[in-house]
Amino acid sequence: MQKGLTNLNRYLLEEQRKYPHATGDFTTIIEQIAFASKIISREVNKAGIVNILGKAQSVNVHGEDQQKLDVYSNEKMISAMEHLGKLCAMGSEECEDIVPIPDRYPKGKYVVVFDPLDGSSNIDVNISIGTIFGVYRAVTEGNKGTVEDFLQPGRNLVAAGYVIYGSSTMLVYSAGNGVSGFTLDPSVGEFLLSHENIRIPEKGKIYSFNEANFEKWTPEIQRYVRDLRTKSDRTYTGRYIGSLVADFHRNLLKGGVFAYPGDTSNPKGKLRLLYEAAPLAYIVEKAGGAAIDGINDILDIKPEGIHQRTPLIIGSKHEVELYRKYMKGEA
Ligand code: P6P
Repeated sequence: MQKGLTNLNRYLLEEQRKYPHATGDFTTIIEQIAFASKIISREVNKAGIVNILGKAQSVNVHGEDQQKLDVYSNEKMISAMEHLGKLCAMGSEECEDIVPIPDRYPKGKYVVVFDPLDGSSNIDVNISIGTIFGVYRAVTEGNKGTVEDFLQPGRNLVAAGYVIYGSSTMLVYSAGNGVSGFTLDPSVGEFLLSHENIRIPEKGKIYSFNEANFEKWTPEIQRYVRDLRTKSDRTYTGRYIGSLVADFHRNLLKGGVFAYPGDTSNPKGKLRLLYEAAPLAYIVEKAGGAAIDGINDILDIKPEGIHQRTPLIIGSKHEVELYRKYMKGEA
């Protein structure tokens, strides 16, 4: 497909035509997520000018200070989708409970999960941050979504993606047929196809761990990181931004492994299964990579709660599968 001249809407319609029974519901959802991300991008890019930096005097369900842009982004994602008539509920990392569709709007057969602005602690130091999203078909009867609709393994995702607000704003998504990236041209307000059929290198040369946690890791994790440095057939470099979407996006394009493992004080790690790990695991597998919690594929894990955390090791298949071997005592 022609790069630059293919905008997201055209791409979505041409993808939709490949599925004769497609209703277009899903296309509409992705278009609206793209719309919300343009609004968020505008605010992120002027955050330094307009006084929307700093804390919103509120905290999210995890007791983390909510930055004003967190709150703003969450509101934009919800308002962009709630009226569509395509969803029966939404789940947001910033909301304690599932977000119902107001009675005044028609309901649909999908649920969308999202982290509206991940890495928000980096907002006021101008480091790339991102929105992460996933789309599931509802599994419960009736048109009011229930928690059960969200407690699905990532294997059930029908689409997932992220938007990175960095040197440019890019939307990367997959609906199962490869992974494609669209770069926002702010002069026309369009996401233009820039990265068709993204494939992650089978082996990488980047590892992304927060090594300040080294002493809290289990001996197996410590040995894995040490061996990457000293016993590999290649020279690795460490790259860790502390913004999941930015670390993930770089490794997706260049190859490498990102890990936020559990540790002795927090076996489940920090990242959320539903809003962060599962959507990115869907993307990385569609791009030829892998994502595990150390032992299990992330996409095979059925959440027990909508804010469940999980260790996340994600990226090039070689480095992720090697990690799994270390955890199983096979390497
Ligand atoms: P740490 C940002 O706060 C975030 O949720 C992810 O975007 C990022 O990967 C991780 O936390 C960084 O955590 O403990 O290394 O600062």
